Amino acid sequence: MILESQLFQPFTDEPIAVTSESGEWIAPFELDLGPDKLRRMYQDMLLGRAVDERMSRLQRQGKVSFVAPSGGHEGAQVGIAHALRAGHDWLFPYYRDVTLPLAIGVPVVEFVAQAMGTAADPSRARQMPYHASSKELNVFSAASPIASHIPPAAGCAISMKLRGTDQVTVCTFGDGSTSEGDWHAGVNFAGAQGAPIVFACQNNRYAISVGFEKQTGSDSIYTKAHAYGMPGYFVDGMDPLAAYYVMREAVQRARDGFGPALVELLVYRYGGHSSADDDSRYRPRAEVEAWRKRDPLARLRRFLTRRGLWDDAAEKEAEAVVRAQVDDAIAQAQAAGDVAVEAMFEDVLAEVPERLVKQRSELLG
Ligand SMILES: Cc1ncc(C[n+]2csc(CCOP(=O)(O)OP(=O)(O)O)c2C)c(N)n1
Repeated sequence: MILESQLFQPFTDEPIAVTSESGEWIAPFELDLGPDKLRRMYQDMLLGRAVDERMSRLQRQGKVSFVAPSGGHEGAQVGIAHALRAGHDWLFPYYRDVTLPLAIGVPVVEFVAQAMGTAADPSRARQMPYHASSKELNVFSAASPIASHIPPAAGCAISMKLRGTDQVTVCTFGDGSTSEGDWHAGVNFAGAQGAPIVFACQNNRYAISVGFEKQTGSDSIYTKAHAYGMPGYFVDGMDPLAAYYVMREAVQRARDGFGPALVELLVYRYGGHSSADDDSRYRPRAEVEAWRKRDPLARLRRFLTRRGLWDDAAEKEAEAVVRAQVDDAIAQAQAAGDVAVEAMFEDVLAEVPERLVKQRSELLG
């Protein structure tokens, strides 16, 4: 099946890039994004990085109990975010998604309050930090057991197909998740049903300390798409515009009824796996530094600068805006105070059983 709008071949040996490291446009088609959209993507990445860095600092200060550093994933995530219709399509994210939920419109205060576990957290501190969600924006709550969200995401997409809506489901995860049984069950079912879903793997080549070579006998993730009857795209995830264009195409073909796709975005996480990890025990510093040189923010900034859409003054201004946004969100999240302890008895059961009613009154004295 060939789509009229098809720009990319699936199953390429080399990762797809549309800009060079120095920010030149290298795709064999015309850029069709306006200045506002291009600048927005860059600003979204600045915000994602700033939020992530501040949450790591708050973790060190004991104000956040856990973080899953996201630095290095921003290009892939901003591409995914801009490819879907925010608030219309469904998103099943994973814990390393920071730029992604923010870029589709999850308010900064909600993300920050979720990480801090204050009363401004819509999930009322019931989730691990870095598990953002938004009912209003169709963002499911991220799941800690890796790949456990793949079958529900496939089910969501099948449901949209049966209902005849044009909503697409996008589901993100890391390379390690693809070794789980749930991953294969969910991707297989989506393939068999022709479900409108895009599986987006942010492959940072590590699952905590387990390197990619120990994770799978394949030399890639995207090739697994063959077995499930869907196209597999291999993308340079440090190239934000490549992530965007490939995701846009995969989302469009799902929306047009051509079924699922698997997109592998090659990225790198600059930080440890989480705030409970010392990555210097398993990753050479030279490797981390080499990837930092391929930074997705710097790449998009060079692209914008070449086109006369960005300069030092714009950078300074954007940084100030982002800093104020994050400061404000943290202040608001803190001001909301702690979640009331009795909240643990609310929202889960339609009819609260007698024993819980009793426990609640015992607790509240
Ligand atoms: C079912 C299950 N097994 C093990 C874990 C512990 N665990 C948490 S994150 C993780 C690594 C996941 O790696 P990957 O999917 O590549 O994503 P990344 O964290 O690298 O972004 C593991 C093994 C878990 N959360 N769930």
